[in-house]
Amino acid sequence: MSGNSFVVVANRLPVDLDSEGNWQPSPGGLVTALSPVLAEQQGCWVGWPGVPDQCPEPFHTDDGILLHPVQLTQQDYEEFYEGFSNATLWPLYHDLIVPPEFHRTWWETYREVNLKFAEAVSTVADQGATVWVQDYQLQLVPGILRQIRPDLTIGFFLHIPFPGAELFRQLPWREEIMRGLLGADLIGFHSIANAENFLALSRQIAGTAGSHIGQPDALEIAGTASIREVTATVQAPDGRTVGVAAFPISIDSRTVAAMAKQPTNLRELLGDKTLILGVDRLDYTKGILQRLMAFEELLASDAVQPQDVVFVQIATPSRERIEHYQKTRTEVEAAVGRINGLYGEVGAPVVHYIHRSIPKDVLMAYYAAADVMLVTPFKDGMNLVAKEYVACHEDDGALVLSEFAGAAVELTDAYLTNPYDIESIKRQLLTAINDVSTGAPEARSRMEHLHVQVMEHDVHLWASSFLRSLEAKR
Ligand code: ADQ
Repeated sequence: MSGNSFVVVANRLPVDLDSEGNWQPSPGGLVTALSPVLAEQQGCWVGWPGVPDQCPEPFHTDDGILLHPVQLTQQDYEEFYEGFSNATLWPLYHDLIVPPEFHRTWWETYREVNLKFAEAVSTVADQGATVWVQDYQLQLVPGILRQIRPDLTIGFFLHIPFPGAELFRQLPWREEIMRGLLGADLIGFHSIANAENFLALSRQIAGTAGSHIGQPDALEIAGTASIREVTATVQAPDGRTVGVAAFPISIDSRTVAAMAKQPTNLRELLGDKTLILGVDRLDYTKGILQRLMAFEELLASDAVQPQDVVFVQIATPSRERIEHYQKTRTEVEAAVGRINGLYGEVGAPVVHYIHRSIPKDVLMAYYAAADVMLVTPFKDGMNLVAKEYVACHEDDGALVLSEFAGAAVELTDAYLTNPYDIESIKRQLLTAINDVSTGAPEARSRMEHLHVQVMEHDVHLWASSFLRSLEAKR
């Protein structure tokens, strides 16, 4: 196959095969961000179709994106996807919210699957093409591609946090991962803090005796990282210079804002109450239980009255066979039941809980209707939900946002909270409820600032900044 001068490779395709063989949108922030970029570039997307042991023929989407499926076996699914990606790397990179598991068999499969993805890219990419590798599941792909296709220009973007050096160094395969990443021409992170973690780690590894990376070509750092600029470089083992920079990801702000203007009857359905909303993949990093507990304590202390508020929590199913995800779901569902049992009335629950994927236009209607958005992750690379909510509100509503979400770096006018401190969530939630229900000018001014920030810094800016910096490395 040829005609592919721009190729994105990600673990998942933007659509998943369901059990009846139909394509459905696949969940998560990476797909939300990259779909408009690929459509704009008419590029090729290499990825897994979401079910093991199936490999449909490549095809074009209605948006003109060429989808090139990669087949994963059941063993790949269990050891590469559920195992090394989501039970080793995910918790390690999210600061050990749960303990990561280290298994040599999972690592072997991670290597094999990265090779599989790299080979698929190699078959579709034109001579001299630009390849953009996405996320923690594919950290070895840049290094493999560098060896088998030295003609390519290779970018890598990490969608989750990059941990501090002390945490990363726990990983038994830390050198291989570093070498894999350094196969890229440009490595992008969401924040300066993440880029600095990577640079600090590079410095440490470069100085380690016996390190393949450090000898004989020591890694060298020049400059400092700053938003949307390649100002730091690392010297890879083969002597190439690799750019390291921060590119805060965003959303298709205009499209989201336009969708939010569609008429909806949600307010009539939910009654004349302050509507509090949470929207997340059901993941232990997102702090869903903690926000429910904060809400429960506000009800228990009479700080808010059950007849005045309603909380809608949309929790998309995610990684459902992994133990810590099952535990989180059980705890969240127990809390929803307990709160409704204590404070709900027949026909008037205080918490509505939706555990399924919903169409984008319905999701936007929820954002538009919500008075207070609660986004309380313990750790999050960026968090697009916070930006989607802000795009839907020009000057009304309030965003309560964890200071440990990457989005907090830009969205400083949110009601910032520490999710580890339940009193902090309660305080900020109550302030936000009071501000929006009394029409406080401060709430209005906060939202105006947030809205401008998100409208002016959209996903197209993110992609074009990254790709411009990557092209400069040619
Ligand atoms: P995620 O952890 O998936 O993304 P997030 O950035 O919030 O988190 O993106 C979630 C996306 O899924 C949003 O676009 C949201 O609209 C959508 N979504 C959630 N629930 C849904 C539902 N029930 N139905 C339909 N759509 C739903 C990872 C990182 C983040 C980073 C992104 C992008 O963990 O930190 O922001 O990648 O880089």
